[in-house]
Amino acid sequence: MADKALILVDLQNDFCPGGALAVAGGDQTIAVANRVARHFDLVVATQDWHPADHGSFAANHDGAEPYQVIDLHGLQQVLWPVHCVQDSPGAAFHDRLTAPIAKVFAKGTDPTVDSYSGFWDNGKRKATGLAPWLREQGVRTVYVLGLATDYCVKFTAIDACGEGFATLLVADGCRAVDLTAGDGERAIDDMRASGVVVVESSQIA
Ligand code: VGL
Ligand code: ZN
Repeated sequence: MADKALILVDLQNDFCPGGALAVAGGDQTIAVANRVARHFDLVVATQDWHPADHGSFAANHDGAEPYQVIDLHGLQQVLWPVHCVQDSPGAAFHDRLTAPIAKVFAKGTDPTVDSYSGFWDNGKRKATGLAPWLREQGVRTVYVLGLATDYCVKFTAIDACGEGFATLLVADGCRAVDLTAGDGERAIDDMRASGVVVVESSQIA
């Protein structure tokens, strides 16, 4: 049994410099993850894991450009460059990530709906199984870090609160896409408003 768990969000090559959807400084989260993980008996990871025909890819919509917003089966969807395609090198975890991961939760596998949260798809129709799995391990508190602050980290942390876990965000272990300047800071405000406690990795004992 483990009272607390660390959730590593999407520490994948495509979100790091040189990747298909590179986040500035994304690779700087890896050392933080490795360091913080030493304080946990239980570490889990989410993995963005899209089929090539995924509806969040601009390339799969005639005439569309990345970062345009469309309606995808009833939900607002930012269109992204092709990224994290199942079994591609871009979908692999960063090779400096050494934290011992007990279980990986794949998300974004349904081509019809995106999944920013590690718990639910964006329509909250289908769960990944992360919440019941954590409960089975005895977890009541989760710490969250990873990529990207304004998308998958934000929705994973907010859903963790919604699932009843005490939730802490390790802020220096996250980086934002920042499509619009300030998105990362606004995401942190949104998380706080949902009950997430924001900490720095140096505060974790
Ligand atoms: C993410 C955009 C698209 C993320 C995943 O991990 O934050 N962002 N897919
Ligand atoms: Zn994605």
